[in-house]
Amino acid sequence: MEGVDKEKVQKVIYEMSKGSKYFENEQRKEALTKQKIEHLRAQCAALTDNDISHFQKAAEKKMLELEASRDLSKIWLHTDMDAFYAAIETLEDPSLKGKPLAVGSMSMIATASYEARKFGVRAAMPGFIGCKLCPGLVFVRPNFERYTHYSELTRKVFQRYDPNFIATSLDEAYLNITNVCIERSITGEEVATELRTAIHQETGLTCSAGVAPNRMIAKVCSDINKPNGQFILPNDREAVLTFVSTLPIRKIGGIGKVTEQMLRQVLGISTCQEMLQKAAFLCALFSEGSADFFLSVGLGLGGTETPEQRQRKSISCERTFTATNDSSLLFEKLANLAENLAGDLQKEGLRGKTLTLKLKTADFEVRTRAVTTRGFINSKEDILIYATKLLKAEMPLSLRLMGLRMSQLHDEKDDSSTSTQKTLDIFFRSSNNASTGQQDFFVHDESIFIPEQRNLVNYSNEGVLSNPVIGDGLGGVSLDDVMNTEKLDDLSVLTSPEATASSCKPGQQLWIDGYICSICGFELPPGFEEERQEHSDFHLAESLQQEETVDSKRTISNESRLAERPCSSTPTPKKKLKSSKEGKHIPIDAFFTKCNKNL
Ligand code: DCP
Ligand code: CA
Ligand code: CA
Repeated sequence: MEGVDKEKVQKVIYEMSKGSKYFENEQRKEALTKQKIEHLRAQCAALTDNDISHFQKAAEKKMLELEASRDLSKIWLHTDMDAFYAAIETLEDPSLKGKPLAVGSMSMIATASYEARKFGVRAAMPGFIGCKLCPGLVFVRPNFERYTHYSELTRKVFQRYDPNFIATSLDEAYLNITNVCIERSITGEEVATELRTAIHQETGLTCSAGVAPNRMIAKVCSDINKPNGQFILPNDREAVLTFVSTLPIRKIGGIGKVTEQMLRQVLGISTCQEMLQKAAFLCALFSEGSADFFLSVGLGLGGTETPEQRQRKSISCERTFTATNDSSLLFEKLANLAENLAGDLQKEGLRGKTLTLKLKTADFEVRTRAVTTRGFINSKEDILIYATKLLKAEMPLSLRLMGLRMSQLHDEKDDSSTSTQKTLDIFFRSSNNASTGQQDFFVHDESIFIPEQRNLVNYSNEGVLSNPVIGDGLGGVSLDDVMNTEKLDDLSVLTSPEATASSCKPGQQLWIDGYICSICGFELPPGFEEERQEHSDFHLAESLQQEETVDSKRTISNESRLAERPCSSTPTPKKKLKSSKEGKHIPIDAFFTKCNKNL
C-alpha cells in the first residue's frame, strides 16, 4: 500500500459506507476495543510495585525458558503467490495485463491486481467502493476451480523440496528445506530462487518467499520483498533478534488490529522487541498462553517442527447472495449447495454423518443448525432431505448467506468405522422428526460434544470446546503448546486474568480443522489471514469484556460472570444449549461482510 493516498482512501470508504450495517458494526467494534483499552489501562494502573516486581520475575523466568527452546537448526521457507486470483485471471486473459483489476463483484472484492492496489483497492472491500477509488477498475468474477488448479501445480513443485510441506491456503505454504540444503549443500537463498523459478515455469505465476529458522519469521520474511521477491534471514540468533527489534507487531500473524491497538495504547508496544521490555506487564495483564505468545514474538521464536498430518475433518461450501426472504429461492440455493457438497464429498470418496446448516440473516446474525444422521451419507438427495428440514425449522427468514458442512467423515477407502455410536447418545433428539415415527436423525440445535474426539466443534456462541486444539491442518497442538508454535493465525491472543485461567480459558478462540472458529462456528479458509486476525481480535475484545467482571486480585471489577459461561474441558453430554436466537450472538457483521468471497 506504499504510495497510496491513505487519507483519501479512508475518506472515500467512510463516505460510502456511512450508515450501513457494516459501518455500524465497525463502530460497535471500535467502541468495544476502546472499552477494553480503558479496562486494561485501569488494570495496569492498579498494579502495585510489588505486583510489578512479582511479574517481572515471572517474566524473566519465562523468557529464559523460551530462550532455551530456541532451535536454530532448521531452515523454513514460506511462499505466498503474488496477487493470486488476479494473476491467474491475467494469465488466462492477457488483455487484462497492466490493468487495474479486481477479482470479485460490486459487493465484494476477493483480491486486486497491484495496479489496482495503487488506488487503494484491496481484498475484502466492496466493489462499489473500489470503483470509486479507481474509476477504470476492471472486474472479473472469481473462478475457484481455476485457482485450485494452479494451486495444485504449485504444490507439485513444493513436493519436490519438502514432501511434508504445509499448505495453509491455496496460495501459501511452509516448506522445511533443511534437508534439501544439507543434501545438496546449497543455501536457503538458493533454494528460494530455484523454487520460485520452478513455480514460475510450471504455472506462469510469480510468488514471493521468505527463509528463516522458524515458520513465524519465514512468513514475515515472505512479505518483505513482495511481489516476486524473497528475503532470507540467516539461522543466527543475533540476526533474528535484530530482525524483530524493529519489526512492527502487526506484521506477526495472530496480532490483528485490536491486539495491536491494545498493546500500543496500553503498554506503548509497537515493535516486537518492546514486548520484552514490557514483559512484566504482559504477564500481569494477559493469560499465560497469551503472555507466552507475546514473549516468544519478542524473542523471534516460532514453530520449527513439522506437525503431524491430520485427517480432513469436514467439507463445506457456502454462498453469499443478495438478502432475500423468497423461500423458493432459498430452497433452490440450498439444493445447489447440497449438490456442491455432494460433489465434493464424492470426489474425495467421503461420506459424513453430521450436516451443519449455516445461515446468515439479512441482519448479519449467524446461526448454525446441525443434524446427525444414522448412517453416512454423501448423495445430493440425502443431504437435501436433512438440509431442508433444518432450513424449514428456521423459516420464515431473510438470508444473505447459506452454507452446508459435512463432518464426522468416513473415508470409503477406510473400513474402520469411527466411533460414531457413542456419539449418538449424546445428541438430544429432535422433536420435529417425531412424525416419521422413527429416529432417523438427531438434531442438535447449536452444539454438539464428542468426548474423546476432537473433530467436532461447538457452534454455540458461548465458547465451549471439548478438547481445545489449535488446528489448521498443521496437526493438533494443544493450547499449552502455544509458545512452541507459530500458529499465530489461529491463536487468538487472549487476555485472561488468573482467576479465569485456572480451570478454563474462556473465549480462547481456535481454528478447528484449520478454518472453523471454535467460538462462533464461522468458517474462514486459511487464505484469509487478515480476516482471521480480525475475527480473532473480535473474540478477544469480547472475552475482555466478559473478563471485566471477573473477580481477580488484579482486576478492579469484582463480580464474576464466569459461571454464566459454560466453560469446561470435559463437556457435559446431552447438554442443550441455548439457540443463538435466545442467547446473545456475536455481532461480527462487518467481518462477515468482508470475507464473503462467494460472490
Ligand atoms: N482472498 C479472498 N478474500 C480475501 C483475501 C484473499 O478471496 N479477503 C483470496 C484472493 C487472493 C488469495 O485469496 O488472491 C490469496 O490471498 P492473499 O492475501 O495472499 O492475497 P494475494 O495473493 O491476492 O496478494 P499478495 O500478492 O498480497 O499475496
Ligand atoms: Ca496468501
Ligand atoms: Ca498471496
